[in-house]
Amino acid sequence: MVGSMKRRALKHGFILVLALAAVFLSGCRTKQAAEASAVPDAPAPGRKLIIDTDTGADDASAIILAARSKNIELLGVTVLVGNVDLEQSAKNALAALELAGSDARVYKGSSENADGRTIEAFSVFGGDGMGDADLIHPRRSAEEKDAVEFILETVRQYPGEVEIVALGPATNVAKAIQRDPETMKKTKMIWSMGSAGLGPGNASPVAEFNVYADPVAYKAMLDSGIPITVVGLDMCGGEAQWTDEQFDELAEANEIGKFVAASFGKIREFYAANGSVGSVMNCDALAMTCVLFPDFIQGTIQCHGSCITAPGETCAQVIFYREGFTYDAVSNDFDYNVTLVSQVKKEDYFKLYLSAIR
Ligand SMILES: [Ca+2]
Repeated sequence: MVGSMKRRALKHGFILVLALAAVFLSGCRTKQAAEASAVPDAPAPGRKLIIDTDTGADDASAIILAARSKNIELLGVTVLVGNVDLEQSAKNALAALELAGSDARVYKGSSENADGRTIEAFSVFGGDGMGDADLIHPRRSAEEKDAVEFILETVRQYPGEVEIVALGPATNVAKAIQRDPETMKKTKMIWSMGSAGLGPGNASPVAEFNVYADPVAYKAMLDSGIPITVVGLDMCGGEAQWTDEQFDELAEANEIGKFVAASFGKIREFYAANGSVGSVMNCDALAMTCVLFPDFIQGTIQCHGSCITAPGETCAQVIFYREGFTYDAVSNDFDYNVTLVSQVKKEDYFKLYLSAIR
C-alpha cells in the first residue's frame, strides 16, 4: 500500500515536473539561452537564493527560471534524491544551469531520507527524470563539498540574506538544521514546494510527494523557527496547468523552450494514460514564480503547520491551523510558523514563464 501511495505521489509530482520538462526537452544542446531576455520585473535586486532540488523535469524548469533572472543571485544548487537518484539529480541540475547560461555550482546531498530509507526513485518523468529524451549532457560535474556544508557556510557568510527554495524532500534542509540550528535560524526564508496545501494530496489522499518522501525532515523544517513560505499542490491545478498548445509554444520559442517541452514528454504521456488529457501541472516552476514575482501571489494565510510523522493513513499530512481562527476542541496556543500561499494568478503563470525564457 505504501508503495502504491508513493507511486501515486510520484506520479502527480512527476506530472507537474513533466509539464515543465517537456518544454525543455525538444532539443536544447545549443546555447540560445544567452539570447533570451531575463525574467522581467523581479523585485529586490540582489536577493540571494539557494535552490534545493530532487531534479526532475519540473525542478529543471524552475532552475532555469531562476537562472534566467537578472535580479537574484543564484548562490548554488543543492541536490538530493527524490524524483530521481542523487547522481541523476546532480546531472539534471547541471544540464539545466548550463542551458540557462548559469555558472552556479551544484552540491550533492542526501541519497536517502532522514529515516535511512532509500526513497523509491520511480518517476513518471522517465528513467532520467527528464523524459528520457537524451537531453542530459552536462559539461561540468558536481562539487566535492557536501550540500549541507555548503548551505551552512553560505548562511554564515550572508546571515539574514539567504533564501532557500526547496523543490524536493526536506532532507538536506533538515540535516543542516540538525547540524547547526542557530546558523539555520539566520536563513531569511525557506520557500517550500510541499504539502497538499488546503487541498487533496497526491502521494495519498492527504499527503504530497515531497513531504511523503521524508515527513520527519519536513517536520524538522516546520519546527525549526526559520521563516517558511509554503506553496502547496492546491496552487498548481486548474488554470495553472500547462496545456498541449502551450507546450507547442514552448517548443517553438527557443532552445530552452524545446528542452523544457521535451523533458515533460513522459509526464504528459502519463497524465493522458491516466485520464487527464490536455494539460499537466508544474508545481516547482510555479513555486519559483512565487519567489521571483511577488505580485503573482494574490493571497496568503498565516498558519501553524503540523506534519504527521507517525506511520499510517495520515502519514505526511500537513495540518494547517489558521491564525485568527479559534478552534473549539484544540489548543489555540500555536506558533504560527508558516505563511501558506492561498491564491496565485494562475492565468499569468505560463505567460510569465514563456516571457522569462525568451
Ligand atoms: Ca521536485
